Amino acid sequence: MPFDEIKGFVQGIADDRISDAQIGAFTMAVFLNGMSREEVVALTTATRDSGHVMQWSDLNLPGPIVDKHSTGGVGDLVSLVLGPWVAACGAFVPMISGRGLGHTGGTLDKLESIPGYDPYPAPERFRDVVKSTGVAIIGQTGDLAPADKRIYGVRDVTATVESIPLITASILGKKLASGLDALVMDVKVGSGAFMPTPEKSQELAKSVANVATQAGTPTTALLTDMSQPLAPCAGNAVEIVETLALLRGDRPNSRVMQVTRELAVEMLMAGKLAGSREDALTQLEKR
Ligand code: IUR
Repeated sequence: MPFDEIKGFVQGIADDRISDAQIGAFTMAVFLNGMSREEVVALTTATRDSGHVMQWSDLNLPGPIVDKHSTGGVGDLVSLVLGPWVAACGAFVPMISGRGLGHTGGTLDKLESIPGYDPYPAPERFRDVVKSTGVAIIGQTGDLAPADKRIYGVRDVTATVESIPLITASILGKKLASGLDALVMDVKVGSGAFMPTPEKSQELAKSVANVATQAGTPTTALLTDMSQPLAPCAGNAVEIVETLALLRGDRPNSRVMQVTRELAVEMLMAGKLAGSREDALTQLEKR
């Protein structure tokens, strides 16, 4: 499919000119036949550009804009520790988080167990908090990659969710709309993972890293174990309590901290705040 046709089609989805039936025909065609790498890049950038794409350059932030995305897992509170940790090392982390998918809880579900937490602040407040503290975690607003919302809704009812090209463009269309300099992807492997086999997890990791990088956002991916819950507890409020203990430095050798540390290393290197793994580890241990 020519790239400008993909772009026009996705814009038509965002503008409501394309019907659900047409979206369904498209997603089934991709589900059955796959897409070339270049086509996935075109679908990703068109999805990203179907709504508002955040810009940070006017703030002249003294560090890179970086983020992490995970395919989700049980007891996966990584974002809550990782964001503040890499921000303390000089990165800026504008995290747009989701709710749980299937059996996993999402970062937003966990944060909402804090009374008074506002998942949908005004855009200016979000920018101010990122600028002043280095990290803010909020929910997805309607103007961020609106084409994906419609495409995902149709995939859900046409049994076309499990397609690596469609998953790649969906995840990245949303993530890249937050104007990142670099991204790290955590793809879970194991019995509690969203992807059904290690081979499929690896295929998704490679697809996301390559497509995002080709779309202009250098991205690396880690495969991490999800054959048992990551934190020693699972549940929204209890994971917030556990997060506070981890941020205080308790349990530095726990599984959840090992995964968080490895992702932090990747983020500092991808954001050019560290020149090597050793350099990154030294910076992280000082915080
Ligand atoms: N998360 C997304 O953002 N998109 C997808 O298609 C899946 C998970 I599956």
